[in-house]
Amino acid sequence: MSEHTITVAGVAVDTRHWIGDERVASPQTFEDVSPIDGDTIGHISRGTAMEAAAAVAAAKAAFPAWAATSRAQRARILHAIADGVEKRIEELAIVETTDNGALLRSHRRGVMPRVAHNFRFFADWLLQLEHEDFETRGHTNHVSWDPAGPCVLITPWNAPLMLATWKVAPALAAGDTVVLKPAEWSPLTASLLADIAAEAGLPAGVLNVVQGYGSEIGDALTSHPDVRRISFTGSVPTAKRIAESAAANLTPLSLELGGKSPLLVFADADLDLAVDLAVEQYDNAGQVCLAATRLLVEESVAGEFTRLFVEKASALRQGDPRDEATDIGPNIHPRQLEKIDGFVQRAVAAGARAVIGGHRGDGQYYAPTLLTDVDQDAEIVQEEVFGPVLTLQTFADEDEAVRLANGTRFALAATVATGDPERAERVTGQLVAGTVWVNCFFVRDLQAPFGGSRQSGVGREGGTWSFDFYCDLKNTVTAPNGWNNH
Ligand code: TXE
Repeated sequence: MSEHTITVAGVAVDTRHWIGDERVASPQTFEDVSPIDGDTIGHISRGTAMEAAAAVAAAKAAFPAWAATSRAQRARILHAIADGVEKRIEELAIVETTDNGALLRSHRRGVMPRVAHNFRFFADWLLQLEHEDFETRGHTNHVSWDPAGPCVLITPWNAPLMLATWKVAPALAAGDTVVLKPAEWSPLTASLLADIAAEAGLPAGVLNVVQGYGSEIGDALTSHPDVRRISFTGSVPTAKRIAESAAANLTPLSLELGGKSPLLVFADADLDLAVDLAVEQYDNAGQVCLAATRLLVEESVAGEFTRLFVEKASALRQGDPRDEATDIGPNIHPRQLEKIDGFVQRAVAAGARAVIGGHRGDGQYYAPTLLTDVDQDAEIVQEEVFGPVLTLQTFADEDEAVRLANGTRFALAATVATGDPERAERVTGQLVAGTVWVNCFFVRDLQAPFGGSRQSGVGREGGTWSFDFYCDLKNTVTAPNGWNNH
């Protein structure tokens, strides 16, 4: 085992970059700390412009051969990566939990199987991707999805491998090569993915992984002239910096950003279900971009809703995310905890009332919090907290509900709880959001378009939309008998 390998809960993880077909160490490292106990997990290679350039060069060199690889062969390799993920579900799950503090039981049973599915889905979608040829005055139009080139994929820490593979899988399927930069707060599973991909027979340079602080390695990646696509999931301010940097080459961007999504609860809803949907928003300690953190409840049922909510939320068990019985784990980092508490304390100082929570727990935990008595223009209603903090506002009628729901600069998702199908249709028709759920939450089929409007993002990924983004779409017009009789 190399001096650069660390053992995380019994699993060997290489702390270096993966560039071309070799592990590359940087002279400097950064510390990776577990949110569970604040212990140092290891020291990870801290990339700079030099490693960024080397990774893009490797991706560029590998591109022609990978782009020319048949769809069937690309699909076979993606399935082999999925097999590798499935074989290592336990290892990936415990490493991810140690690194980002999200629940082991979710990683084991939900997230990591979905990671494998991400590869299988895009492999299969690739094989049936086609546009019917059509004719124009006897000429045939043929639309093709040509591989675009090296892609830079920058991902966050709240669901590290899940969000990385939402991007890596379609990019590889499309015939593109990849430089993946995971978040510095959760760098480990991306390194394991590099191992799995190599074992699955992915050619050298097709997937590269670089580690480091976004502020140090980010610009060199996003302003690189050889990069053909940038896909980013993270915060709005970072997205704006990336957009500026990408503007140098007009590199196409896909941005999946924050949210302040509403859950609209109408008086005709199944209240038990509505409360379950609301309590579910504490999942992953509230660190979910899609989370419906604004509960909008019809006045006539607000009292009963709150009573039931408090009952159910109080039963949630907060603790060690490795424990099967735990419902809410720690937040990712002391800085994130500070940020969450800052939002809550400012809200309370401005007149909000904490029905539950409103304070830190032990260590890196934040008590699940529900704030009432908040105005629509309050910071706590307008800004993404990214912690277990929900607000509750009431509305008198449908118009007011829709106005409140649409009244932020975000538009990622919305959830509507109602027993009236006609109301559901009217209301969903008026909501501005990339995804709207009716009487359910978090159901995502990979063939659906996914993304946000307004400052929640730019573009959509998923199914054919992913291939539209990761490919250069080309229309080839052929004259009858190959002869242009224009
Ligand atoms: O995100 P950043 P942070 C929101 C959430 C959270 C806040 C801050 O509200 O509280 O963002 O989180 C890389 N060039 N979301 O600071 O900075 C960085 O290294 C290129 C919502 O962690 O956006 C990491 O890999 N890359 C979100 C990634 O960007 C740069 C999930 C995300 O980090 C860079 C995460 C640069 N100049 C946070 N600077 C969601 N939509 O799910 C940083 N990075």
